[in-house]
Amino acid sequence: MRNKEKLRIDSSKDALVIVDVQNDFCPGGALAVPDGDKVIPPINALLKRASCLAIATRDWHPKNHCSFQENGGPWPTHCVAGTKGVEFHPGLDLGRVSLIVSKGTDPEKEAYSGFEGTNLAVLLRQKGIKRVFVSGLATEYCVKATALDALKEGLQVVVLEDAIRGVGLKAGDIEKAIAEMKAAGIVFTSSDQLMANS
Ligand code: VGL
Ligand code: ZN
Repeated sequence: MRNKEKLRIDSSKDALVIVDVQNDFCPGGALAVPDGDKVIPPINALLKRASCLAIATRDWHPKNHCSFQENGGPWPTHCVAGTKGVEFHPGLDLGRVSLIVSKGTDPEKEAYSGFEGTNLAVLLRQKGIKRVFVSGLATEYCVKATALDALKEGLQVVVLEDAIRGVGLKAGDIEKAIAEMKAAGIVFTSSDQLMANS
């Protein structure tokens, strides 16, 4: 069975990647993902019981970023450096997060993937990481882009289906993104299926 696999976490080779769990993507934020904050309890629970490397990405835009509607882009202004909205959600347990990767910092470039314009691939390689567990926001944008790029980097990729939420601008968008990821070879499982013993 490809789905709902029980997987044993190997702290020497596995990393948890937490994508964009920031105020602006949670209820009340500038680009709120429905139930975006619901990813926090499973992520925190995993952080607590697993000792693998934990990395958080964050959308970190300058005020003049090209993705903003006021600059001709598709999105409301969000995750502007220095604002409350760009901060990680206060409920996220950052104590176990040892690396923070900022993306989308170039005003001229959109960067949905945590690998785009960052040193994330190099970091993971240096640390001997072979597999990533991907969680966070939003399923059909930054989670998908990050997961697919991880695959391109030669990593095994497991998306934690209970620890992601999508925007769902159009009906079917989220399901389509999940199908695309599965077709590419990404495994989906629930965070409680991960066994942490090392
Ligand atoms: C994202 C839209 C714009 C995301 C970031 O984190 O999924 N979505 N910027
Ligand atoms: Zn953005």
